[in-house]
Amino acid sequence: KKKVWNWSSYLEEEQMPAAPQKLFREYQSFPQGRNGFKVGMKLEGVDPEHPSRFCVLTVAEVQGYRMRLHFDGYPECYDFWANADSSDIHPVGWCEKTSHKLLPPKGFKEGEFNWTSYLKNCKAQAAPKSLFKTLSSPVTPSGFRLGMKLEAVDKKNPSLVCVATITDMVENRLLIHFDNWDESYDYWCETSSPYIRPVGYCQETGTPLTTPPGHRDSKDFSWEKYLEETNSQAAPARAFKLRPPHGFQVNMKLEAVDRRNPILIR
Ligand code: MLY
Repeated sequence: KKKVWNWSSYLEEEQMPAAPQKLFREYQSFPQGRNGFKVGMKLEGVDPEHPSRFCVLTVAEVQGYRMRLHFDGYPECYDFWANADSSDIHPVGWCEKTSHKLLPPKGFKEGEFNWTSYLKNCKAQAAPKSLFKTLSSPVTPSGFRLGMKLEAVDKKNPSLVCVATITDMVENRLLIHFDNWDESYDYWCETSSPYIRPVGYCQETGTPLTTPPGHRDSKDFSWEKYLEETNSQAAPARAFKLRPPHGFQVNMKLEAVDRRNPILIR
């Protein structure tokens, strides 16, 4: 006879408690989590595989506080999940208002796309502005500007600190792009992110700096020359919220969790 699985007998067998309801936030409760987005609503948002691109998206599924977003005109395999309060999603018209390029649905030529007629043709609703997260405090000028250069950790290859440029800014977030690399390595971060450092950080700390591929001076890279050649500015050190020196030294011993084998502490 097939046994039917259920939580209460499982917990009893295992003699383990369920995590108490009160430890969860309201938005974590499923499926009751509050989320005003409805299937079929359209919006604009960042493509997680190419964070520099803003695309035309449709809500394909809602689960509690999360939703599955679909790229209009593209196969479902590119769908992705986002929280309702994600900073990567914006209401219809946001790109135009903020002078960002909007990638139209597949099949549209650039410049041919227009939200008003598109919504009409699809008989679809734009997701209401009130559903999107709004900043609780006004954006304070950070000292970072578009085009400024800095040193940044490549999150896909976290041992590398590389020559990078701020290629976009939205509210208090920066888009980090690696010079002479394709956009798939780009990422969005807060101005206080520990992944970004001012020009000169690597030299000061004796960390190797990964210079742009194809750059002729890879052996003796000089920021001063590079900034001049690329006619760009270094992001000012005061714009970074650098943490105080941590005091760790090479060869110091410590205890750490092995992330591939997280039960062991080595
Ligand atoms: N082994 C990888 C390393 C890519 C590093 C890219 N960073 C610096 C932006 C490769 O060659 O594809």
